[in-house]
Amino acid sequence: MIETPDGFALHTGWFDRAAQHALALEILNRIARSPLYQPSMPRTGKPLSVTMTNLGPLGWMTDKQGGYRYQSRHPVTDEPWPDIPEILLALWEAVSGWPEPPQACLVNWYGPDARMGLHVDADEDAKTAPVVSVSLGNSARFRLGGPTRKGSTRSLRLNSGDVVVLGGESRRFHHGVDRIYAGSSTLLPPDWRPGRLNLTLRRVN
Ligand code: MD3
Ligand code: FE
Repeated sequence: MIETPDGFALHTGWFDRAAQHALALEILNRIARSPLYQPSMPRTGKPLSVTMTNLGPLGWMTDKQGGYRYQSRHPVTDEPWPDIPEILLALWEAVSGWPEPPQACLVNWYGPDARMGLHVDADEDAKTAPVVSVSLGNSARFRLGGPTRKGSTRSLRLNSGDVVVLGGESRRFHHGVDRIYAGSSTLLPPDWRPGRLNLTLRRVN
């Protein structure tokens, strides 16, 4: 485990292989009902390379018209988001230090060439609650900066089963995903596409 004074913690191998497998099945079952869709940047409409869906009462989304926001329904099916699996609620209780349960679980799917540029998560009114992240499937090169856009960054490899907690000041740090390491995990079933799943648990309000 790596912990820094700014509230960042990386729990490497939090979930063992069996737990990763059970969690992946729970997520893939929910994706079957609440499919991954391709979000677009506000104003420009440029599609993100990451596809997304959500679990829980609220879900984060973005499109050309409405911009970044939380809403209670899937933008394509118009159905409420599926529930957050119990294993993730238990994880939140164990590592977040926050008294209330998460309101949103953003599910990010990275195919082999997907990236996420450096950004800050600032669409939540709950400004002091931590974010908890789980990585499943192929490994990623994750980049963590600081409170300003310029300034030094460090890069970390996130592997399947790793859990990251962004509390304190680190909650407002810039971060992104530089690349996905093809073939680095055999977790996801062979009839599923190759890539990486990232789950982020959040308080919204
Ligand atoms: C650091 N996801 O969904 S998870 C995102 O791997 C996002 O899919 C990345 O950035 C991914 O917004 C990174 C780890 C993470 C999540 C939230 C953070 C790191 C963070 C918020 C502040 C600082
Ligand atoms: Fe983020």
